[in-house]
Amino acid sequence: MHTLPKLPYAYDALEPHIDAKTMEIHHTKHHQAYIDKLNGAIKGTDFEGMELNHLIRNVDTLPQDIRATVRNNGGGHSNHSFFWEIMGPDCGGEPSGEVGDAINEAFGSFDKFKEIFANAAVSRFGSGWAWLMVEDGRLGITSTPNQDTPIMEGKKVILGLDVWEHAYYLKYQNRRADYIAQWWDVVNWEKVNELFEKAR
Ligand code: MN3
Repeated sequence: MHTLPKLPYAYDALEPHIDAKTMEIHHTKHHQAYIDKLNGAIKGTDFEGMELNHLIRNVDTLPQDIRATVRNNGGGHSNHSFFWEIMGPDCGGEPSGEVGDAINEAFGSFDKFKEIFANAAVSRFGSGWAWLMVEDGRLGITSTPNQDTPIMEGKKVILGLDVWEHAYYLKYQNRRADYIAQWWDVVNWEKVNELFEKAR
């Protein structure tokens, strides 16, 4: 049975960029709901004990009657568990380490990378995510609808941004671009670098 991971910091730790109320509802209500629906779908099946990302990498091979539920809610569980980890207090700034070099190499500069990533996030119609991913050892930016993730296509994610309205509406209302601009100040680049080194 899948369970809600503990948030690695307090609900108010990402203030003022992401407010405590949003973090609490996002974690205890939205993330929990994905987990409950995922558990409900796989209970008593062969997939009950399967590791989460293994399950969603193989989502297209699941029985038809649970496929969509696992895609949406297993994806939701994976995406949110990941999202909490790549943010933190006293973070932001410029990426250092190998991922910093790789970003400069792939996109020209950190500013250019931020511009392309933010554009992917702001232009995702409706609900979804923007991603920095590693494919065949190379960095790429993409966005996905709903709770889909590049993991479902066999890629590895090292940074992700939730652009569902529930992630920002209390503080930013319709201003998704403002939320994205503020979010850079909570990105945990040390964690992203660690993920990059593993993913390459
Ligand atoms: Mn969310």
